[in-house]
Amino acid sequence: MRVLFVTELSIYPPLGIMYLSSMLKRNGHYTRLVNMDYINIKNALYEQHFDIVAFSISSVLYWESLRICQKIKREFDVYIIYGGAHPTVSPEMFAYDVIDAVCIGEGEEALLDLVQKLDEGREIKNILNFWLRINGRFYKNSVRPLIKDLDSLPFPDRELIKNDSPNSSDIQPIITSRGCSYGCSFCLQPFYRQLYKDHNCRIRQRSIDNVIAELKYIKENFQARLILFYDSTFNLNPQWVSRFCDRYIKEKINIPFVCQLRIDAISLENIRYLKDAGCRLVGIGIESGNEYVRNVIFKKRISNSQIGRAIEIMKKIKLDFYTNNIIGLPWLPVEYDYQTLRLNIRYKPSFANVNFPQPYPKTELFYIFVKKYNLENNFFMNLLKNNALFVNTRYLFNHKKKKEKRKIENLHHLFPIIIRFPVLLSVVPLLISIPLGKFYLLLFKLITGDFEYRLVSIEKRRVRILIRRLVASSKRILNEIQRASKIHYF
Ligand code: B12
Ligand code: SF4
Repeated sequence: MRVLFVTELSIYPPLGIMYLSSMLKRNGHYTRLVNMDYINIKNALYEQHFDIVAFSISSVLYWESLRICQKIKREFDVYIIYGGAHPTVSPEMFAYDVIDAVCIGEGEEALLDLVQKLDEGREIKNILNFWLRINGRFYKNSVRPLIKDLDSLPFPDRELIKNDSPNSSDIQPIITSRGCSYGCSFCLQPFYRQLYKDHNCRIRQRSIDNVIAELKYIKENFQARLILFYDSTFNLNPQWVSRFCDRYIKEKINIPFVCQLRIDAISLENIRYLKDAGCRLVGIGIESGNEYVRNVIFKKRISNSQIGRAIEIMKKIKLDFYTNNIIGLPWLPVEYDYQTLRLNIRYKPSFANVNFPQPYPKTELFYIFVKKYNLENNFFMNLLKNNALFVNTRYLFNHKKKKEKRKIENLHHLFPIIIRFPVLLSVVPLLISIPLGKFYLLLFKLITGDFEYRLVSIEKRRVRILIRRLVASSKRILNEIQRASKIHYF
């Protein structure tokens, strides 16, 4: 069969699709990947014959993908499959008559099963992991057990992203584990655990040999200048990390890398190993400077002293780090967010990512929002439909007084600037009450640029970075203006 994969392409390659693609190719099927854009998909479908169009989407891509899907279905006779984070939490989407099948959870075995059976013209209604529409009737199947031995999977298909992606192979992603044992309220991992509770869901870790073999393959075949570990938490198993770093050095992999660490699992020994192996930057989730918000609302289970200890270790070993922060819980006063700002100023990260809370469906945070504001369950779908959550916060902070709303939005835009120039801290209350939102937003975009440019900046290629950052910022601003103009409020 011939499968056309579709997702929003960026410099971060879609590892999930790459795994699915190698599984299909290994079994004799043909695959291609295009950006989630109607014209691209249409051109690909005119250029070559495809039996299946397979969308991989997160929640933010849902409505846009559906709009495109409706056009495609009108014009071409193709079978449409959805998979990824959003279909996993909202498989009800298959009620839309343009979607033929929705995959819940892990996709390698399930997709291959469906594709083989479609190819052979066999019955598909009982395929595990899939909700299907067959001749107007719906079939809902449960999930199959998770793949126990991740080493048994073929390496992700990197050829797939070689030509059709903005990535151009110099940033290569790799994942060493699947799953997480923690229960943060804004994350999907607790839901995945619930979804797979009948299948002894546990963290699955690849062997060091297998990961090293993949890294050697990358080194030999692609000119990677940076490896991105996609593991949500790279140091869930600290002994594995030390042994892995040791091998990374011995096998002379020699490619700088970036990973995300859990603060409470950071140790001097691990950070030393990471640094020696070539780790350039680590991401840590502080989320909030207030322990109540961090641990009671976000369920992070990390204390201020653990943060302090971990950062001291990174400073001692001179390993750069960035922080992930969430500000603006709509029912709390802005003073809580000042604490997050102060914590960042105190520890001086290389940069601070800052986001408004995003209550994705089926996360605990989502239910907190629904309960707090007596919202119906379709509240999130409406947010998505109207792009209201991610483009701006008009809806999220709807119930707030105009003045309060302005303060939190301004604080968000000024956050990275204040961290860079802490002298501004004393005038923050004044700065955030001035109605200069658009100007602050512009500053925010210019200062933060794209994450990639911050990553590149650790390579100290300053002039090139500056030019790329300016181009990227202008593109992003234009895109967002375009997206914002499509918003309809309800
Ligand atoms: C790395 C990562 C990123 C990277 C790269 C993403 C990419 N291009 O793949 C970057 C930094 C770009 C990113 C961005 C975002 N991310 Co992200 N990301 C992740 C992370 C940590 C790992 C993804 C991964 O590669 N996993 C490994 C692969 C093997 O698994 P997988 O991608 O899930 O794919 C499997 C299945 O889902 C399924 N599958 C996937 N697609 C398809 C398609 C078909 C047809 C089928 C049958 C099956 C199938 O089969 C695959 C193989 O088993 C996940 C958390 C996690 N642990 O999964 C969050 C996660 C996916 N991200 C999330 C979010 C929220 C975002 C952002 C919205 C953040 C933001 N505010 O900007 C953006 C959205 C970007 C976009 N345009 O969609 C959420 C999604 C929640 C939701 N309901 O949508 C997650 C789950 C984290 C969380 N909060 O819990 N992300
Ligand atoms: S945010 Fe990180 S630590 Fe928390 S549950 Fe998700 S993956 Fe695990």
